[in-house]
Formats: sequence, C-alpha cells, structure tokens
Amino acid sequence: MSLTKTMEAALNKQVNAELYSAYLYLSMSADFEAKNLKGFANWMFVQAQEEMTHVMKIYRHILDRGGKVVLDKVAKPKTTWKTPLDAFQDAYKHEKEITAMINNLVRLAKKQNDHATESMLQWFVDEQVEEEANTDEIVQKLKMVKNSGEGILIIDKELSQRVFVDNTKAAQ
Ligand code: OFO
Repeated sequence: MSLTKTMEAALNKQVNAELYSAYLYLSMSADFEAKNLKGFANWMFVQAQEEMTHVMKIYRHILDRGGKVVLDKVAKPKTTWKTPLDAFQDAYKHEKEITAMINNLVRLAKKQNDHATESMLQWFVDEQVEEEANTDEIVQKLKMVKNSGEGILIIDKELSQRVFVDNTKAAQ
C-alpha cells in the first residue's frame, strides 16, 4: 500500500520540522562556540547530527512507500541566547512541540489504517521520551547552578563527552 496524499504531505511537513530542529541546534552550537563554551557547543552539534538522522528516517520512509519527498524552505532559527539555560529551555520547549507533532502523525496513521507508517513513527514516539528527558535534565542542572561560572564550566566539561551515534540504525 502506498502512502495516501494526506499522509505524504504530513510526513513531508515532519521532514521540514526535523530539518528545522537540526538548524536550530546547529545555531545554538554556533552561539556556544562564539562564547567559547565548547562542551555545550559539542552537545548541540551532536544533537543537530541526530536530527539529520530523524530527517533521513522519514525521508527514506516516504520514498520506500512510493511517495515523493518535497523539500520546503526551513525557517530561520534564533542566532543567540542570553544564557545556556535560555538555550536549553528553548530546546526543551521545542522537543515538546515535536512530540505533539509526532503524536498527531500517529493519530493520522491510525485513522488511515497505515500500519507501516504507524510502526515507523513508533520509533519517534520512544525517541521523543529521550529527547525531552535529556534536554530537561540539562535545564534542571543549569537551574541548580544558577548561572554561576564554576557550575557552567563543570556542565560544559560534562557535555563535551557526548558523541554522535546514529540510533535510527540500531533500532532497525
Ligand atoms: Fe529532537 O527529535 Fe527530532 O526533532
């Protein structure tokens, strides 16, 4: 069964949202680099790389189901954040919006009896739990240190450890 036009359009919209996610986190990474917060920059750079794997997972699904990928323009992200806490609060808020989008897609797939898309989206449902938890955990730590220079540097060091893993592959 091929994708319906409605499902195809909705998935293309999600491709755009995931591209925006990558763009947003890359913008945060660039801002952290500019402020010499290399660990924060690394974490966001890895996050942007992960987002590109989300793009490609949906991209591939559209093609594999006989649909057409149509790329749209990607919105301009903010380019600077006052503090690391501001950036991570924005990231957490953004992830909650993405979760809502994924949940809407699942509802649509169910309504259309599109089991293959529903199954593909299940990976995103699980991933969003991680995405929200990871960003919120850093928000909570940043709140704890209350923008103290020492606290920020400790967290910066911790975030420098993050390495990119393509977990869309591991789940297949
Ligand atoms: Fe951040 O999970 Fe995709 O968008």
